[in-house]
Amino acid sequence: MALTLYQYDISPFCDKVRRACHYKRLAYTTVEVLPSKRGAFKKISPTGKFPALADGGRIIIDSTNILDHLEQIAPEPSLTPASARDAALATLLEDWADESLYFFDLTMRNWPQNRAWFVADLLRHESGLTKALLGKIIPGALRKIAVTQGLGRKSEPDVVADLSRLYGALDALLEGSDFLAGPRLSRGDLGVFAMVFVLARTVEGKAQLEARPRLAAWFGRVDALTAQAETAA
Ligand SMILES: N[C@@H](CCC(=O)N[C@@H](CS)C(=O)NCC(=O)O)C(=O)O
Repeated sequence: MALTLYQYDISPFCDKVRRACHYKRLAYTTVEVLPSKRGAFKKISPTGKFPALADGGRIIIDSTNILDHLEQIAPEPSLTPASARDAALATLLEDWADESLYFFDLTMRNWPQNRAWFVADLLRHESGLTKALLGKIIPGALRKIAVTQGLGRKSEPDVVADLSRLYGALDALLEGSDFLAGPRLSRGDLGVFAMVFVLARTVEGKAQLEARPRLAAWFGRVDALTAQAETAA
């Protein structure tokens, strides 16, 4: 079994998949997709989105479908809680992180005080002229997506207040529990972690996490269980 992950290194969805592989001790190789060359990968991901995972002749797109696949090929340790109620919560949390929390990252990382590192990181693998061109285009393109989605129409303080409410809810889920859905690490934790991780690279997301010691402790716990250096060969 040879797993190849087609990825953007900085994408939280790709991070979710990498961490699931580390947790399950699955070896994989990565192919970095350059933003300027993503057309060349149309056959791998017809939606144009990454991660995509190749397993032998099979290609799976979308991080949630990829986690389903990893659960099948490496059932232990499981990322699906044993109780049906906890499993349902894990499913909902993973989807909420992918489809809602992600847009806090997309919106906030494009704020002027956060933009420099993000654009530099995204274009790290690009060469000179392309890097300069894309560096000019990307902030506007991201802004368009954030405005269409809705968060991009709110003021910065209102977005931070929304994030604060949500982090408060996550913190409350950790009352009496080390993990968000059930007694062990689940894909709900992984999905949420991947977004909290990239949000912590914004000034405001970092402050919101640090203001909640219980949430910050959960963050460290999930990181320790899923980081490459700790778990993979
Ligand atoms: N639902 C997808 C979302 C993947 C996604 O949006 N990936 C972004 C990178 S963070 C992407 O490929 N964007 C390129 C595009 O939208 O064209 C998943 O869970 O894998």
